[in-house]
Amino acid sequence: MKARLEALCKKSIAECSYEEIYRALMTIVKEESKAREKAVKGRKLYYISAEFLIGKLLSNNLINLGIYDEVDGLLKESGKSLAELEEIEPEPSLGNGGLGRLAACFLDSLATLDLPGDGVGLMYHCGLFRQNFRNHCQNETPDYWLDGAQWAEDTGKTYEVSLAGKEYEARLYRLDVTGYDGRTNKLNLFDLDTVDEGIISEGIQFDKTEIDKNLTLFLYPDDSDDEGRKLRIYQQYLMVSAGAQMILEECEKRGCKLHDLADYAAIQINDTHPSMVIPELIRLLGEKGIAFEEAAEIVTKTCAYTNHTILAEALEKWPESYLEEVVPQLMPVIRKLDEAVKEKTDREDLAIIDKGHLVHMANMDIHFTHSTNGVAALHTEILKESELNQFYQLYPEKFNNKTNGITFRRWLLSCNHELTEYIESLIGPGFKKDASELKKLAAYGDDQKVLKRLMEIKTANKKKFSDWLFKKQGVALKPDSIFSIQSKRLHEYKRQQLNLLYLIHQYFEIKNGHLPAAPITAVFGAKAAPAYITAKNIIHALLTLSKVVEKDPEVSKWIQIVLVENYNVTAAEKMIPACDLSEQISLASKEASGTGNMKFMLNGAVTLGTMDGANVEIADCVGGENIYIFGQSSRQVIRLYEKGDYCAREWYETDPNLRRAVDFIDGELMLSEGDEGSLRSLKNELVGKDWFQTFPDFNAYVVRKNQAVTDYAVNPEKWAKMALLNISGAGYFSSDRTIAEYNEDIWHLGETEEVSGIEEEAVR
Ligand code: NBX
Repeated sequence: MKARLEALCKKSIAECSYEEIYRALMTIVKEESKAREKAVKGRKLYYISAEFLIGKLLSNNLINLGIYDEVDGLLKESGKSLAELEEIEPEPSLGNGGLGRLAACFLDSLATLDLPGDGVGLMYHCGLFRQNFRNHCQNETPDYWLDGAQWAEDTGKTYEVSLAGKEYEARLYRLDVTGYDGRTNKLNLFDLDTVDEGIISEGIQFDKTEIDKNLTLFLYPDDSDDEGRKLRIYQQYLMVSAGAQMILEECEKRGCKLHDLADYAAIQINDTHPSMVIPELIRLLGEKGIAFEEAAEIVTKTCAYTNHTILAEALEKWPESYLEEVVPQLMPVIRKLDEAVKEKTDREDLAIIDKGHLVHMANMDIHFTHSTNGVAALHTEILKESELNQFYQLYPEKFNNKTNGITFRRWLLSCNHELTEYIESLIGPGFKKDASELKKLAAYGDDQKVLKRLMEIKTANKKKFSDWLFKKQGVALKPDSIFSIQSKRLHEYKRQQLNLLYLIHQYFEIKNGHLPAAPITAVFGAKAAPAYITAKNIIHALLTLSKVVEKDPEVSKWIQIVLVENYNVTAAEKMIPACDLSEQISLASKEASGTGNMKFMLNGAVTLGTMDGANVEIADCVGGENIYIFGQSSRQVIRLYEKGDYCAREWYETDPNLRRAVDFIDGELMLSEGDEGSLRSLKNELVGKDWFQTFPDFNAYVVRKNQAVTDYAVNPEKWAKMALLNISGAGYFSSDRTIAEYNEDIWHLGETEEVSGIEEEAVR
């Protein structure tokens, strides 16, 4: 390795800059990954997704290729550090939240389990925006992550895509996805050569109509106006049309007669963003001479759909007229699909095109794929019982659950070396390939030496995170305080505002001499969609409160509030190992699954959460005594919505503690630091609506959280045991388990009998 590195750099490692070492290692990783490419046998998966939140690639690839320790040692010998090297790699900005990170975990698990499965998506030049805080507000700038050396390579291949009657060339870029001791698959990303970053001005503004220049600039461009909404359709169609052409081409190259497409390809539709792949494939099969009915059947057998939300407003519905304008070639197909449905049933809620001429993408997915899955047990039950009950009655056999998972390579082995090593010293290395072996840790639940060491590692990680944050934002934390962390997209249903109310409540308690059992460090990581005003108001309130607290010496002894700027995978990798208390406080029934919750438990944090999403299964795995559950059940929440008589103002008027906290939001102190309009509007939103029912859960949250803080302070042995049992109970949440289930129930990768006589050959 040393010789190889030095040959590439043409000098000794000690003499190289980090940039040179980075480039050389990138070359080595690419060569090693290439050696692990395999011919595709049988059915291959295409996971189509608008997002792949893959995180930095170097260290993870070194781990998966089994050369991390060697490289680490070599660098150390030459007075360099891999940790510093990691700093120069930009993080690919190809995703936004859980859905995108899930796609990245799935690619890792597919390759690790030696299953043929590629990702298909878009190459966004500036990805999601970069976030910084100014005047206690979120500010957005473009994230030029594509500057510098690239993992993705230009394949030289292009596909013609017709948008609004004009032809565009989608260029295919590919990057390697190498599994842990596994094969190399690919992530296929499409882009247009004509896209021009020069049209961006004033933060992240650009002309939304200049399609050839703007198409792949940003992930989720602002869709608060018609032009923005149309732009999303343009993006989605570029992805699915180029993707569908690539899939058909690969299959045909492998000898597939298109009648047998489903024996060669399985296509997973990640939420509704790629749903147009259904009519697009039918259209393309039609061009190749396959009649509509058969094409629809083939596509139904090939495709499967994953639902990630029950928020009605997040299920995409496009006006027929927009589709007619952007993708006129698809409308005849969509109309035929709609007619086929209407022949079967006249129920309006099953129609693809409704009476108001909206095209319901999820409805098309469910009718014309063979599988619809939710992402946690509770979520799937809610889909079956209420949100999608009409579909469940029609197609009970299509519905199934696949509880989400996370890759332990990135979320333990790579982000928490010390803990990984310690676990290995206790139970051997088997857990790295078989996560269920973590169960063996439970045997150490009463071993005081082990518990003590576990807490030492936690403290070390808190220090490391604190150092990192100090360098980045100039904020110093107290590692002996309890670190409570809520990191996820900013959304009202996730209820960062409930956490805000708790912190204000604590402010008053401290002022009145009721001190918490331990000092509390409340850390947040969250980006708000640029056009989502209430979400931005919540960020503003948190930043303002942070300042108010900081300025008060009495309170700041006990509470510190920190928002990590530009929360992304890299930040998560620092934050998660440092967490004591994992905040998973969404309104029950609203968080489809959550995956952060799994990452925190795996790193020895204890969950404070509602019975929502995968929290329910986490509680099952660790037992009720090792998790802090609070709040209304999903049944209660759903009933309250159905009754329609939830009145936030009543709660506000009858609960003095709650009222005190809410009034503080636009009280004198907050106004002395923050913006009146924003704070007032947040308060009005809460008192006047509180659509996600924070008030009914407020007291239970305060009580449960204080219990957790007290246990942490007063009973550290109990706390350490809880942490240990959370790690040992995390095995179920490995994405290897999730992917094995998808494969068993939906994809059956590599299992097809050979249909034609043509020899299997590697596509590439
Ligand atoms: O998908 C998330 C859910 O909220 C999580 O509960 C779940 O764990 C995760 C993976 O299954 N959904 C998500 O991240 N959605 C989006 O980011 C999204 C983006 C754009 C859009 C709708 C949803 N139009």
